[in-house]
Amino acid sequence: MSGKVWKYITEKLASDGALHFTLLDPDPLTTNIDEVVQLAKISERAGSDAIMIGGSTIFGYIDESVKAMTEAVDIPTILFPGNITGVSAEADAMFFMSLLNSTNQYWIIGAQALGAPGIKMSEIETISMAYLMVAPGKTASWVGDAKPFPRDKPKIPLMYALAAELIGFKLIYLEAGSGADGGGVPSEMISMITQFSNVPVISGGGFNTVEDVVRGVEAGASIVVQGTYVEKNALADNGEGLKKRVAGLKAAGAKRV
Ligand code: 1GP
Repeated sequence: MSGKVWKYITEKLASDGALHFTLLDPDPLTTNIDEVVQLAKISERAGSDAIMIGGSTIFGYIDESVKAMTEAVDIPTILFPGNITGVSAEADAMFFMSLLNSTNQYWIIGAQALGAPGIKMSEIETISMAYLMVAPGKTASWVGDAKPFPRDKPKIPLMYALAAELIGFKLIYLEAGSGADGGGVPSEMISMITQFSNVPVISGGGFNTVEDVVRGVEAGASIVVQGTYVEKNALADNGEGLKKRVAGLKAAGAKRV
């Protein structure tokens, strides 16, 4: 499948102004396949535009859960691999990412090189994405040997984002780390990058409330990702809270169309 998910993303961005992605981590230590499948279905019903699948710490093989989620929903499933262990041919696409502000070349190009032959042979659609770590960065920052950007210094990630654009990445991901406090990546950081770069910004890490999500879009993010909020609440309230967050995001996005 070549380019289908990227086409979906760009066309939906043009019509809606902003997209909501749900991040699910099929980690058998904390969840099971039935639960992640259920969460994927609830997220689709709540209006989320895609399911991202991944995590920084991988316990076990992910093929079975990726396959089950992909079969369960009509929205795209997109791998968000934390390492070569997060690769599967069972998703609709994968973010082919480089952690540009890592201090360790393994996370910039080493893992990518190790994964590339199998990924190329599997013919899964890849979407190149510059992964930029913002403080606190949490587990992803620790695992990825990152030097996370200070939250009050937007010019530093701006330089990285412009370099990412010139290299040719299709997306720029501003990541504060799963479960981060602070309501997501600071608005000044998102707006400074989106003011100077045309590459769509996707942002996650601590966006929990309706206000957080709306603020991310108003600052200029094209895609806001929610993981922890969905994992903690969507089963209990059958996606009602998520529905409100997606509605807030879409209302903010509509103002940009
Ligand atoms: C983590 O950005 C994602 O990689 C999502 O973060 O779990 O805090 O929503 P949350």
